[in-house]
Amino acid sequence: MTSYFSDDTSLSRRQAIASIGALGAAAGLTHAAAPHLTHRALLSQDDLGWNEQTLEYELPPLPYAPDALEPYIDAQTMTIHHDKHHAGYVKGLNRALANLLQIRAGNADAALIAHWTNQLSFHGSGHVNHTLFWQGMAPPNKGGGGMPSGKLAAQIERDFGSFEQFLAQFKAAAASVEGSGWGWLVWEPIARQLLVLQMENQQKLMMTGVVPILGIDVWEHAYYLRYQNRRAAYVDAFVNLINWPWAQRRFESLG
Ligand code: MN3
Repeated sequence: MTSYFSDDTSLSRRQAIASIGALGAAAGLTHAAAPHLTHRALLSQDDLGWNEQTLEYELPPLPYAPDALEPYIDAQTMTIHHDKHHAGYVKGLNRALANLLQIRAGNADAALIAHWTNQLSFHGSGHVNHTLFWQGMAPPNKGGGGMPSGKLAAQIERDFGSFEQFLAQFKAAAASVEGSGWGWLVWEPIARQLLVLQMENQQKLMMTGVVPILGIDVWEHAYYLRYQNRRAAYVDAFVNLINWPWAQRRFESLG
């Protein structure tokens, strides 16, 4: 198995889960077999806080202290963003899953399938997006900022002309999202090229099948306390926090 962008501890755990899953599948236990099917190119179950006992997601902790990204992103913004906003997406995702389960069990109004499906997409994407966002940043003195190297740097040069041209396109795309949303560097696996995409809300405008490599949250809750309406200044500041070594590992794991 590949590493799924996690540390060795969770890899071992996942390998153990995969073994259990294989046994479960042999025994016809379809639900027990499912956990090892985590998207290899996205995030692990541990990254996303999936609890196999409760069948719910749990909010993962920030991978650093709330003030670790100062002065570019302030501690209060980080605390509210993680503890309130990200927590809200996890809660909304679990609620959508639970309600759809109740509908399938015949205990709730099937006319609400559209509503809960919409909620599942919005909150589920919100949970994944924020998990990627935290991991995609690092304190400036601990890996944040600078430039990519290795295969990712080479691919960026091939697909955007240069790192500077990529950065200009990424920043412009992020700064110009209509309303709330995200800017993403993604891998499009058919033509095998990197693309920059905008995302509205937590899921709209994304292209089916691409793998997110690196994203910036441009909802106002991500920057308004320090930057007010100056989204472009926040996007400029984010560049000093990009965890390129992490993005490189993600990219190289795609094979
Ligand atoms: Mn957010």
